[in-house]
Amino acid sequence: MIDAQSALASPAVIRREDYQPPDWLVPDIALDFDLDPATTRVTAVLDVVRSSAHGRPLRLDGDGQVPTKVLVDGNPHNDWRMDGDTLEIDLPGSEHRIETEVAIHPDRNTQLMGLYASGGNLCTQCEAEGFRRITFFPDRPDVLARYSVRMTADRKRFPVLLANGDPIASGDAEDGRHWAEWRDPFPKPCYLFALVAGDLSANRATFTTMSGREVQLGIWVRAADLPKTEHALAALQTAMAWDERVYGREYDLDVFNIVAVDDFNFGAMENKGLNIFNSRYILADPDTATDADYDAIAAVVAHEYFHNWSGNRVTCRDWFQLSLKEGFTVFRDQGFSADQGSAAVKRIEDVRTLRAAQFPEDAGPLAHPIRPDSYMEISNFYTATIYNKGAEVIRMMATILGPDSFRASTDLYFDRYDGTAATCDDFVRCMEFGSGIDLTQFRHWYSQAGTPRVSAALDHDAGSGRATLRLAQRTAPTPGQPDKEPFVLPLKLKLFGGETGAALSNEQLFMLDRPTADITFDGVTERPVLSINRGFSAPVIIESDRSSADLKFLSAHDDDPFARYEAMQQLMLDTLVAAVTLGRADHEPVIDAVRRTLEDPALDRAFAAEAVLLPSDSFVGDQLEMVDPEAVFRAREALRRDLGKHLAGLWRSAYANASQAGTFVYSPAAKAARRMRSVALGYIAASGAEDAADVAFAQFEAADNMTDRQGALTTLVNGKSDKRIAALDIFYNRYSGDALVLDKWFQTQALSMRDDTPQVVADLARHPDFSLANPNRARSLVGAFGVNQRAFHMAGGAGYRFLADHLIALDKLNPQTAAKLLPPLGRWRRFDPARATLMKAELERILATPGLSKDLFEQASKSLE
Ligand code: 0A1
Ligand code: ZN
Repeated sequence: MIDAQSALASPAVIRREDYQPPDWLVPDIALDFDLDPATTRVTAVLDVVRSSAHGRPLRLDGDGQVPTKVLVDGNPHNDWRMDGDTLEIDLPGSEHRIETEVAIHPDRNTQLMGLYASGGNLCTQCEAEGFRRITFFPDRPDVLARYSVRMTADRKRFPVLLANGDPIASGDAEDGRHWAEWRDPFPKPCYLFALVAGDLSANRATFTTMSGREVQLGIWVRAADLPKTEHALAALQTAMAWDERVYGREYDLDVFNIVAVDDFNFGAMENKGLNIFNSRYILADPDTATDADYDAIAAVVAHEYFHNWSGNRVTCRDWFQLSLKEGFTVFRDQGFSADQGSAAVKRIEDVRTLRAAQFPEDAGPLAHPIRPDSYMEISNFYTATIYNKGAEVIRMMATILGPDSFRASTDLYFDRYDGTAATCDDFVRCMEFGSGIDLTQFRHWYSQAGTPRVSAALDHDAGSGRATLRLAQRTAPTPGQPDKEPFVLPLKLKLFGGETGAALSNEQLFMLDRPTADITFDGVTERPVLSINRGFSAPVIIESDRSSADLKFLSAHDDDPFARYEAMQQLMLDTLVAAVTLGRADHEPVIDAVRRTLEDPALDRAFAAEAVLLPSDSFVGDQLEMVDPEAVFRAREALRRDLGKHLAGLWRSAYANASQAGTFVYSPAAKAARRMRSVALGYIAASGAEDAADVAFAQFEAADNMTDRQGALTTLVNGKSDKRIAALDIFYNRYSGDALVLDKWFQTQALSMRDDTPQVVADLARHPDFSLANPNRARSLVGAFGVNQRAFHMAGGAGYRFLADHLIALDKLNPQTAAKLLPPLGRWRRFDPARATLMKAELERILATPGLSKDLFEQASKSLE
């Protein structure tokens, strides 16, 4: 609950070291919902069992309710008390049946946690602690129960009634109502509970599992959206087969349903047998979804499905273990996506996400280990660190173990912990048992925050033919962790001959587990060039003394595509950092390297399109002692302009070649062509070519798919031509009824590099289609603006004020979503004193707001520490 107190008294801190097993277990629960958007009555019958010989009362979590009825063993019971939100009952024996009744109000639930209304339907979100907003229960993931659910609702308004598990029975009730019963045979924590009541239609299919069982699949949406569910349904079937093949995991119920809702705080939720999705990760057709949307849909559908084993069958003991399910499941969905198209491009995208979202988190006031030690509000820990760095940690273990041992170890893990609530350490122990490898020191990845920096210097003595690579690691202090133990860093290395381009060594996996190490290579007869952290084998920052000539060389010759991309990125970064810090830079090496990449006929177009992109403004900013956003913007624009001008002919022909594709198909080759087309268009515009806006506008009008249309719109919205206004109007009118596409309309403008973006964004916040109540819409404007480094940090602090105003307003409706959007303000240490002062003042203003949620309190107070 939000109350006036929480801004005054700091919320309690929950600590990992305080974990105690539950006092009472609940093997079975029967729920009865009398559903209505205004008031829903929930009756819960819990079979409770004392877990050991203790004398403590039964404590059931709630959130803002008081029970309207309590029965113990069938008898009315008055001897209960509320301790804050917790219902406490003294019980004499070791086994009892407890019945409670509460009344809840879905249509007043703007937090979108618990049971809420979205687009006229009713749905639930219980992770992490939403179940207590539905009924009284021990709301912790290590209490696993078998659920029976009965729902009654108006048949007309809510013809479809879904819950976890398998449908058991259904029928008519009085007054135009009907009922349905569902039973889930698999014991689960309450965060995996779900129900949906609504006017929905299903796209149905079946999947036959590896042991020959037939599963009924359904994707439930508004009837009008059914044609947009084909891609998600196909992705689900592909993911189910992939998990059988790659991890030996078979689905376990007779039905698997997915429901899409428009109002959702995160991406999607893996409720047992009944996944609930943000509609942006389900709905797609060529006219409304980009290739990136299609890819994200497949990845999220797979992610939630994979949770059935990594999360549901084996769940988490407590919320400090969140990365046990999330890091592992992200790693699994990354593997799935890599297998669907270009694995190299997928790795590039994943590393880009890590650097954009996780590295800054690890370097800022909200840094935490992938297994945190404490929290005030667990919702604040659904972070890039838990998810994406967590996936990198699993990836490193997979690399160290090798594929066969890794698979044997995951088999062991699933087998040993099936039906239980496990810890990160249980997982690591299985990796050790399955492989015989000692991971004692590796465990620092679970306890220490911060991104390690590895310096690499290569010496070569031509006389003796010996090359020496000197490596050193250090990790800067993070909040609460002044000193770090050395990490275990699996670094893939290779040497190339700087003159001949020949491989001078095989790729080797070197474990850097001390502060420093020297590696020698003999028989090195020519000047060696170092390829290091190939495939991004460790999530670290490499600092090497490689010259631009060496980086240019690697960008053309390295046989690891990721390393090749990385060399180009480093060359670009070095050039941009020199431009910002020295005021000048030689653009020639970058131009030359990009030219070679474009001209190399052997290169996959999808890869080439990614390789020629400059690092983002904010990634360049992250390399600097103190970020000067305008200087970064100018340096990057200047390099873009030079690349555009000097390679004008190549961009034109890349554009023309990529445009030859006929009508829309979603295939790797067609995707690559569309990507190259947008990238080339961007460079044509950056060159200042007179006809750039015409080319973009023509593409915008002729496009038969959203990728080309939005690519053109983005180019126009970043440019000076008035055609952008026409394009924005056409886009708006064409899609005015489609919320997901309108999100793109808001987002594209919020991300614009134009001078007037802060003003445009302020105006858009007053647009009739803007609303903070819908999380997608709030993120598309307020969230996107916060990560637009140039616009957000424009001198004067208007951007900071804008963000703080909207966070304060959003906190009243939806604290979780507000708290997620705060981190850009917490980066004040990285900016000049004038900006830092303005940013801190906004954080202080947020903190001084009466009735602040603990979500926003935790984020803002930690950001000021
Ligand atoms: N477990 C989900 C993420 C998720 C977390 C919290 C939510 O509450 C609003 C919703 C979803 C996943 O990893 O997909
Ligand atoms: Zn997940």
